[in-house]
Amino acid sequence: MNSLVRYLSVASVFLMLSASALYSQRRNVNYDEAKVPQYELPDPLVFESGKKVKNARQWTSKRRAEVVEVFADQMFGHVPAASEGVHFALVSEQEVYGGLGVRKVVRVFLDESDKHWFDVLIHLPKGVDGPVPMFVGLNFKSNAATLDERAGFRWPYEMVLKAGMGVATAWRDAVEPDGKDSNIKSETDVCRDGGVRSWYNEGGDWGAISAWAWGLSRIVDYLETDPAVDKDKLIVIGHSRLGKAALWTGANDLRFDMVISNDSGCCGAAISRRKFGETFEVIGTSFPHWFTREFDKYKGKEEIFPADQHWLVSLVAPRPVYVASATEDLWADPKGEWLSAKHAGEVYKLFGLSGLGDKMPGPDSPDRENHVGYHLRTGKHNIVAYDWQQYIEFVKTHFKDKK
Ligand code: GTR
Repeated sequence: MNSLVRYLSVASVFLMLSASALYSQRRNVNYDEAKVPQYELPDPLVFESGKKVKNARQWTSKRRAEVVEVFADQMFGHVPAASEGVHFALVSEQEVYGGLGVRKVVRVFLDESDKHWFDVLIHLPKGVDGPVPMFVGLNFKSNAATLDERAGFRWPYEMVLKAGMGVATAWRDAVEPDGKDSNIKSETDVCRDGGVRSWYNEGGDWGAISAWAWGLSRIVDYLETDPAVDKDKLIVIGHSRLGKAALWTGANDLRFDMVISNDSGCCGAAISRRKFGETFEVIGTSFPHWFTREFDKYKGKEEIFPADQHWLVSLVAPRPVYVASATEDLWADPKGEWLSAKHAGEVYKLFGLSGLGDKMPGPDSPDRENHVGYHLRTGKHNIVAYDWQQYIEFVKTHFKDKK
């Protein structure tokens, strides 16, 4: 008994210490524009050899891969190729929203066995001409939770179906649990032992963000077989940590034709060297499992990271990319998110495409006519109907004449 009491008091002191460490880390966070350090952004258009990238061909054939390697080696870890024997089964199918669309659940088996799988919840509009553009993204709580009315604003299926587009989503934790513990369960989706990193690890050092990217690519493996889906209009979308995953997925999987980052912040769209809001120190301490172990050495040293996040955004080029922020989401550094979207425009220019205007737009005034889109929504860290409306418009603009 005595030892139990001692154990409990040691454990509670430990918990208090780590909570207060986290609190003071958050307290020391800079939200003052005047305190943003002087910094110099690394140029994505310079080869490792030091030579300048002169045209789109050089970017596509060589420089792009160098940039992907920087993030794979130093931040997220490598995303392995598909496992062998991926196959699919239709679990259920029903008409929804008074015949506006079809809802189906497709089980993606991750190898030739029937042991490892996750379910994808798919909504497709009915009565439309030909295959449709698809949003593809992971969700935080479970597929069933996206249907919950209270959460409905995050996944406004009806609105997307009305726009003649579809949505495919899978639960993040069914692909890879978001924590050091496995065996996380939600009411409806069971996350079995471990996740894809433990099943297909092969000695690799990849973080959970890479595992989520891997899962998103397996969803595309299925979508490519579905005749209702336009394979040339696939959009990867994600909010917050899943926004970081969306950017990284788009960087790795060129089958995605557009990338949308909603409030992705640190290690997503935000410029790290600004050290505004969340920093490498905080993110690397709170969420070490998101990253490769190499990332540890950059804690507190954003300025020696070989890239900055505008490189990640520019990996989407020449495909359209959209970055969004929210006025009250200072933790994710709206200005830093806008800046990296703005600077990514340099790479789009190589392709003869335009990026963002010179001035950061004010609240609720989207800049979405060109190949790089951005908006600053009034409100908190979240993804809501307003955000989706902008994304739908962006899709309409860019996929209008796309074959
Ligand atoms: C926060 C984290 C952010 C962001 C967010 C989320 O706690 O610091 O980087 O990813 O979680 O995913 O909601």
